[in-house]
Amino acid sequence: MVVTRLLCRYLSPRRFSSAVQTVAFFAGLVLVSYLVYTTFLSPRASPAATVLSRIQRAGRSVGEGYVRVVDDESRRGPGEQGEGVRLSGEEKTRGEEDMKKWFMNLVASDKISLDRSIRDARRDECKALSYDLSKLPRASVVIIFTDEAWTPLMRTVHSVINRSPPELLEEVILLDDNSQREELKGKLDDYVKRFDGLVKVVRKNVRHGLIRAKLAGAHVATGEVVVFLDSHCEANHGWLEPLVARIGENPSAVVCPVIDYINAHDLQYSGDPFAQSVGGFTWSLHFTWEPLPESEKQRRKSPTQYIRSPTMAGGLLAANREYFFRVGGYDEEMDIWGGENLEISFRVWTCGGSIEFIPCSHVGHIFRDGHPYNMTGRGGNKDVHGTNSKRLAEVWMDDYKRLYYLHRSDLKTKDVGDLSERHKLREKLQCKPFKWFLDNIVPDKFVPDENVQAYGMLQAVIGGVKMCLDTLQQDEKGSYGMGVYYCQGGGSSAQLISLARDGRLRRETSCAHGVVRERETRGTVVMRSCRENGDEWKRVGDLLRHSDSGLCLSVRGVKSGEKIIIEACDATAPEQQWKFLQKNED
Ligand code: UD2
Ligand code: MN
Repeated sequence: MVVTRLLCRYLSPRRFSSAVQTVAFFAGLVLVSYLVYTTFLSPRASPAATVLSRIQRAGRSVGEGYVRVVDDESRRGPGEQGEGVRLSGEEKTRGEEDMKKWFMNLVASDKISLDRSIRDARRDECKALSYDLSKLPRASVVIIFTDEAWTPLMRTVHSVINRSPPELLEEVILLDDNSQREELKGKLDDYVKRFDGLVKVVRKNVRHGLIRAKLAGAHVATGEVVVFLDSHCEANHGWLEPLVARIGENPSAVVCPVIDYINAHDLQYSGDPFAQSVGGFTWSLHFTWEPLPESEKQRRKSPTQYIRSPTMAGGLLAANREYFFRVGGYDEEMDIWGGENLEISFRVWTCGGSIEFIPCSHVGHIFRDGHPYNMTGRGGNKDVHGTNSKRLAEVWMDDYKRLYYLHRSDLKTKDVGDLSERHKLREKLQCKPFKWFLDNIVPDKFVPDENVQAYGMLQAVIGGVKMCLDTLQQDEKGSYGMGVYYCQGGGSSAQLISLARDGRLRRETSCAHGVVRERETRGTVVMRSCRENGDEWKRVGDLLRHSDSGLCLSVRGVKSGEKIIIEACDATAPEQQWKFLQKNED
């Protein structure tokens, strides 16, 4: 302890000479008396260690061995100011090897200071805000990891300490989810000593998976607010204040910072001051980014105000700790990775809280193309995302779970463990139906079989052979030509299509466009994101007519596995007679 050491120095007779030191001695005496009083005599006695660390944390110094590093535009060196690191020769080769094993370039990361400077990613309106720190709740930051690489992990810790006001940072909890690497044991314990108790390492000696690991971290946390971070993040300037301020204002708001992009190849930090996305989801229960809805544009009075988001990405969030547990924490039976982010989103919204993105809070995250750890769950489960998602669909989605099973019919009969505790929680909190969530929180979400003109497999029969419109397993994120394939009796999700109320012929996110070259009477059908509107189609008897061109959907000359066409309408042509069939009809 700095203070004790100083006192010892002044108490030694050899040094007890000058007047200045005498003054210092008495000052020390007063301090010691204060500590003794607050520790042992005061009615609200707090442990001496707490008093000491409060004094230390209030200043720049965190512990004996660590001084907070303040960003400085003159800092130069690899990766400073958030720049990427360029490697050459043998280092470049080793960096590329890292990408295969770690899905991030550790040669680059190891070259960058743990205290590297990054540019302020906030917009000016955010920088101009000021906070009364004494009125804001304090936060425990929980960083979970399992066998993660050293420098990205420690850079996460350093960035949190460097860029959080000491007044607001209760503690940093490093939740080690049963890592096996030696350096994450002894070396880590030694390293964190410099933070003088501010950083705590908590170890689990059985693998918890990230969901139970987050729960375990929140259970040991003592701050009024709990913040979760992945182990490869960098907190940006002023990241913490707006998060805790919003929770202070509304304890049932579960808030997320803007997630800035750190490139896994060269560690370049790209902040986006004007980021305005919100979170969405697919019926296969994956997270998506969506543009800011019109309703939010209308509601928000200032660009610094929170954004209501239907869902969150999962890794970076803050909540009032008490509320977090009251609203059900996480589902303890979810294993390893995946699903918990949509689960907490659906749950918080339907049980009376909100998910909000805080545009003035920025945290960078290294986005990786894979996981450097074993993804196998309990009992050899190789599909943790699937089984976790089934748990959330069963508990929170009511009958809409049918849309998940369209994608995962294999999971319908799969045992995913006991759900009774989660059902009880939903009952106890009197949460609203999933339909309420759809109607009020994601009104733009397309429900393929509700409020549509028609839905099912779109079938034409040629020469006795049934052909169905089919995505042909193409990636539906980009644009792709729509094809036909032999009809799959069981109702393969690749063959399901809706004719929506608005006349668009569509899948969950992609809409059919007719593409016809000028003066031609034949064209193709291209599926593109429904965000770019999408053409109108009309049913005329059994014909499907593309309004813009006046041409009709047809399989003339098209074989199974080939792309569909549009051609001049002919009500008598068997190639143009289409029927929407429900899954089990034949
Ligand atoms: C995203 C989230 C992540 C989580 C996940 C879905 C962001 C930025 N990240 O995945 O937090 O919500 O979606 O579940 O939104 N870990 C453990 N034990 C395990 C597995 C992982 O502690 O068994 C740690 C891991 O070391 C890392 C964190 O959990 O620190 C998140 O894992 P990730 O970075 O592989 O997840 P990510 O970013 O792909
Ligand atoms: Mn991550």
